[in-house]
Amino acid sequence: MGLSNLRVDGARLWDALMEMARIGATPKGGVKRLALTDLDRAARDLFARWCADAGLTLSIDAMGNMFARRAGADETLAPVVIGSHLDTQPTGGKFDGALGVIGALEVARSLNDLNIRTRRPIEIVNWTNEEGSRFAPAMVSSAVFAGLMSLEEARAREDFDGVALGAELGRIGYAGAAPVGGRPFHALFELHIEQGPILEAENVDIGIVTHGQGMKWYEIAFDGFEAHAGSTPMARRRDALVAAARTIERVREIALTEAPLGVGTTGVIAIEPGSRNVIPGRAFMTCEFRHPTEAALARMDAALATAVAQIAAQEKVSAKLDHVFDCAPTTFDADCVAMARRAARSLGLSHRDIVSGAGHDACNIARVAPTAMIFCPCVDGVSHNEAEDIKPKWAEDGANVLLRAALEAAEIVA
Ligand code: HGY
Ligand code: MN
Ligand code: MN
Repeated sequence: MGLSNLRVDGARLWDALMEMARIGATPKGGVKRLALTDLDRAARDLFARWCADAGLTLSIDAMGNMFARRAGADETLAPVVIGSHLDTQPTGGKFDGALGVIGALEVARSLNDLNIRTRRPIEIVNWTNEEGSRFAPAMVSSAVFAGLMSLEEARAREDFDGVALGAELGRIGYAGAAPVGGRPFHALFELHIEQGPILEAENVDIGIVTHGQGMKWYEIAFDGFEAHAGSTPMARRRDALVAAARTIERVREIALTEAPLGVGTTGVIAIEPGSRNVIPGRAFMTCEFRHPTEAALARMDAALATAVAQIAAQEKVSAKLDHVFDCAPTTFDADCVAMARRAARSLGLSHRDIVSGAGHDACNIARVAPTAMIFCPCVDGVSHNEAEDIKPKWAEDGANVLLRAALEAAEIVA
């Protein structure tokens, strides 16, 4: 089998991406397909239909993770797994996650076209709730698969309306029977957009992801005292929103103390009662820190705890700081990284090593199986924004690298 024709069908890949992007399409050209909503169900149903058409055997586990299997010559061997996630952010794009799932489907379709048999089975995976937007934390289903979180704890996670993840899985019909994890992967490769500006700025075709930065997520509830905005002297106020506002500023300052790699974000803020002439009695916020090293993450964690305690005392409010998620920095498997590099080189694609700023399911799976990631550029590095965009060639290049890396790991037998 000559290497030269080991390529995907770029037009078919792009058509499938555009068809999937219609599920949850937003007026600004993005996608809103929150985990375990009816739109997620529709995306899953479409993916399942495409997998059946490609002759793949679908299994669904108790976290709703979908595994579509292409049989290998030796079915006793552990599979090579390729895939990503189909859920999106509320103002998400067409490609974050979907490129990895649809790109993996295109690999299977191309192997069928090329009539290639592999020694090892190949499985395409769609991980449930990667984004962690509706149900925190992020990457929760690959965390259960990797033994980093219990199934019970994950299924009990609730959205801001108090709806449990497990209940929603059942409601959309994707609470599978298969156990979550407890089975080996020979290797896992995840194709993903970079979600940053480096590859496009350097005009590089492919990112070979060697590491993923770590992250810590928090929830903070401030309790002050609701009072009249007009008749309460400033010195007698216990203003929960002022405490939250000062903390939001400190989150940014803490991240900047770990420049240039440290990042910190406040994503959610909610207050009660939310009346223009009542001093807010309650404020709820989320925040997160990320950095490639554990030491910096630990410093940011300690600085946040100190800041929250100081601000609460000064503003005479109580504060409850919960650490809801921890993802340690990830080092991807050297052999899988080398396979991705060889695949890019065999295609004549420019490539460079890169560290992932975003978290991915591959970061969890890397703790239990040889894992690597393949990045393609994205326009202006924009993601988690409806303007997220890539060029069709970038998708095709990424899927071709995924095809060849997966084939090296799964071994062609005919
Ligand atoms: O948060 C992340 O990095 C990913 O998008 N879930
Ligand atoms: Mn993603
Ligand atoms: Mn994302």
